[in-house]
Amino acid sequence: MNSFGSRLRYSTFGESHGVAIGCLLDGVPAGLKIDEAFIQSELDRRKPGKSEFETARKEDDKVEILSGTFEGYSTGTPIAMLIYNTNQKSKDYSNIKDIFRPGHADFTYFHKYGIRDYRGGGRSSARETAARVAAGAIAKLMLNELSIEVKSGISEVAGIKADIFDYESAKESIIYALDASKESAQKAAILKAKNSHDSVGGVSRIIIKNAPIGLGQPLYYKLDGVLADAMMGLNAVKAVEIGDGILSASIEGSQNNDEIRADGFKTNHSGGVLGGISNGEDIILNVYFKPTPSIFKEQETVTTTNKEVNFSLKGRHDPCVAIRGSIVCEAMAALVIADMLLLNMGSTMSGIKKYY
Ligand code: FMN
Repeated sequence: MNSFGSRLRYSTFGESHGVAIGCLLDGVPAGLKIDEAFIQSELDRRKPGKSEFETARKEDDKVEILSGTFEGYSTGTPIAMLIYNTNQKSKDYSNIKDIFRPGHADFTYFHKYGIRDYRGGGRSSARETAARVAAGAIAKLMLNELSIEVKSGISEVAGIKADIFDYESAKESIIYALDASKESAQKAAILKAKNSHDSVGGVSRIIIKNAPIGLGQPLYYKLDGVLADAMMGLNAVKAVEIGDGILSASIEGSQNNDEIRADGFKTNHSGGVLGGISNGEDIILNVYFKPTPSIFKEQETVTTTNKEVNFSLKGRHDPCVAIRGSIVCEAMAALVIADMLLLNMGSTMSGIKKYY
């Protein structure tokens, strides 16, 4: 299954070492100004090879819009976007042609489909996430028109946690660090892992500002449920928290409840969602990424014929996938919120009458 969303629905295609990747975004209302420079700038934030904290694979990730726009505006028809792969080095993968990388999707893809696209992991590679960022950029353009903002940053690397969440300083940081006072320790942890041929995990924190009350379609398309689905479906994500998340299970109701005053909620432990519906507060998520599975230390594994082997990987990999992953989380969050906005328009008879 390669599609996501309901009223705003996108599908992606392409493999890591194929000709191109891309997406088809359906449901964008006509008349949205399509700022191509903005879409490209979002892709540039995710693209690999920008620093020593990322994979050395250098991709321009230049996006081409093939359909769905006319004279700079959306036409209400499907928007197709294409990004060519230009920097594949399939030779890097020839030594793992028949070998399953521990922690990667090689093992399960092979056993499920019986075909092994060993070049960069094929469709299982996070190369596909560039297409999500292109679709998410269009969702962001929709949200901008309603003053809804989606921002992200890195709150944790290798267990080194941010104490403050400054989304403006995160924009200036090469690792999108939310807490400038923790940035150098977080960078050092990434480089230490990289230099010892290993990798580290991290946490991305997402904030959605100015979302109206009422987003989310209970019971089976709740806002928190769909956001969690969007994030968990992303490569290497192992947990998602909404608001205080895991902490909520170990505190008392009086500590967890957000008391309500005439001018709004006094606190925001809920992360802006109650009963699967946005409550007008900031929507907050923490997305937990595991360490990159492709590491260069010698490891034990088996071949496609189940022969036990020791191997050392070659190639180019992110030492901490949470960094670039954070930008993809933003895109996914924007797509979910835009979808929920469109769905919510049919929630009440009075709303429908207002439109017609
Ligand atoms: N895994 C690698 O082995 N090497 C990489 O360079 C790499 N880069 C990634 C970049 C991003 C932005 C993201 C989100 C993930 C990346 N991953 C990378 C993670 C793998 O794609 C992922 O762990 C793998 O497909 C197994 O899936 P799972 O971890 O979700 O179970």
